Amino acid sequence: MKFISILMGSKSDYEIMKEAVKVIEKFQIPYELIITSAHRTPARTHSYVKDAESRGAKVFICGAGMAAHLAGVVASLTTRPVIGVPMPSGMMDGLDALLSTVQMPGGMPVATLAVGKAGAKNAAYLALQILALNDEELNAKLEEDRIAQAKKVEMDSLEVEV
Ligand code: RP5
Repeated sequence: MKFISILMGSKSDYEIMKEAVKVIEKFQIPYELIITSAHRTPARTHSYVKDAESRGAKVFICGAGMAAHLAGVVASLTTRPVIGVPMPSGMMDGLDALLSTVQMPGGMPVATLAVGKAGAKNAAYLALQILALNDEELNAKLEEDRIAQAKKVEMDSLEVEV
């Protein structure tokens, strides 16, 4: 079972989307990753979403830039949660993709995160938190991760505080 499906519109998105991959691999959750475009490969996108669902996909993460329709198209094809990550490309360096990803018509949600690497990282965390609703072991790992994040802030502070 591949619980998380990561889609990106272009290979050029991978530099950003690998931030999501790193988090999911750290938590050892099975995932899939595919390059497929809402515009360049619409049929591949449609059939992939349906096939991924049958392989066990519980959450979809979609990274796209410019017109950034991928997350919206995926949301139209599934009732699984869809998380959108706008890429920092295009005329407005990602603001265009952010607005495109976030402005879905009512009844067709895309959980839209920040533009770029922080958005990709948080997309993975949000997907894991969704899975953890039914997985106590994963939830415990996420709680440990929060403690580790807090400790890191304290350690970082020790290095600079006066
Ligand atoms: C989008 O267009 C992709 O998600 C990418 O962010 C952007 C540019 O794609 P390339 O021209 O680099 O392939 O569909």
